[in-house]
Amino acid sequence: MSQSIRWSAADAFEWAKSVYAGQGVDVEAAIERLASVPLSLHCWQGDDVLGFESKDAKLTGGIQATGNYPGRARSIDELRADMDKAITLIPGPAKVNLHTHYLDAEGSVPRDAIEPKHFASWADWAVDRGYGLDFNTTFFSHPMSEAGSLTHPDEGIRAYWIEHGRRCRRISAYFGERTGQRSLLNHWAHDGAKEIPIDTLGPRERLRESLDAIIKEPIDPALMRDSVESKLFGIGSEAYVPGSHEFYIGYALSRGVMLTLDAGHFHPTEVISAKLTALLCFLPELLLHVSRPVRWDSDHVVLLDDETRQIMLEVVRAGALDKVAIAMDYFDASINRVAAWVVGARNTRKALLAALLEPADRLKALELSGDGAGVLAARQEELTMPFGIIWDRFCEKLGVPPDRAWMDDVRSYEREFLSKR
Ligand code: RNT
Ligand code: ZN
Repeated sequence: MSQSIRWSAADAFEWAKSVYAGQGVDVEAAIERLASVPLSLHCWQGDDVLGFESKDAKLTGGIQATGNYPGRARSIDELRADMDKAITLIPGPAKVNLHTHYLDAEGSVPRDAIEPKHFASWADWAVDRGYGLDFNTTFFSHPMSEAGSLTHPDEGIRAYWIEHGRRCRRISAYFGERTGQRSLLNHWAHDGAKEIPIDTLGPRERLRESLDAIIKEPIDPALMRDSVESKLFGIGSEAYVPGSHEFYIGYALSRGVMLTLDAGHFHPTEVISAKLTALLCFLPELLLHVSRPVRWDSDHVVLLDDETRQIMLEVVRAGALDKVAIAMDYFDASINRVAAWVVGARNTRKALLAALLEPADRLKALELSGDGAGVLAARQEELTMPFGIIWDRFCEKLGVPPDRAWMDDVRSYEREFLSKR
């Protein structure tokens, strides 16, 4: 009869730690580093990107939240409660990422009239909970941008959206002030065309001009920073998007703003992990929208898949964790939305932990010595290292349930709250 071995979680952790130490990896240092990296959680997963601007809001701009699983957050209070719930199940410091149509205001406020006061209750909430706040200009889901926003040929329409952008920067700076953490303001404009236009230059020149007008006012970079997000295509803009990757690389480099890379915004076989170090040779800072495209920019829940892992490996191997801000961007309306947040955010953090647990210096030395087989073997064997034990320990250290222990919590939250909506 074989002897039964009884291991406590602490024993298992000590053993796992020694396995990593054997590879030259300091597990405690990795855990500490991971605990210092904020992850920006997108508010729009909770309500299918509809916001609170009007009761009959519709999502436009060539993006789609598919599914109609019950329990969508219908009010600011519900959305905050759902995010609070999700954040208790995601280890590590959280930022909350807002769009302008999540404002808290009596009556309707035109997008070119938004002010910090319309977001004061969000700031109060974030300060109370210790969350940082990120922000986004919101050009989509609005009657004035059906035929484009910053690139629109009509000067009046462009002026409306430029004013919107200027105000967003002040609100973002207000978030920075209130939370004591720098707020990142992401700019994504859905402008584009279904057919290849005759004039592809004009809209790009107008986009450059509009953005220049938006970022003109100097604001303390310790409070807020601008970042610009490119896209290959959207629904209804299949043939042409003025704000392409090439456009925004040029814009970010020449204007000194950040560049946002969304994992779903490129050709299906093109990956953002392959772009990071090339861009980091020239750009001081990047913003990631971690997402999962399935055949198109479908914004599925993030998996612990090869690309998510590769993104984090590239960031860590390059020693660029301080230069790359990590935000989530997906919206799945077909499953419990709180679970969708938690699964995707935990996977993002897990991928980062896996990267921090790689003996990168040792592998770099092997590679340099020409030992390609050694690198290959080590990389493959990394996959079956006792990674889960370290992850569970990280969760427990941060007061968050480990794997297999949080889903029941979401189920009871669903029974108690979501199912009654
Ligand atoms: C759209 C962009 C953008 C949005 C959010 C809602 O393709 O990815 O970032 O998803 O801002
Ligand atoms: Zn995005």
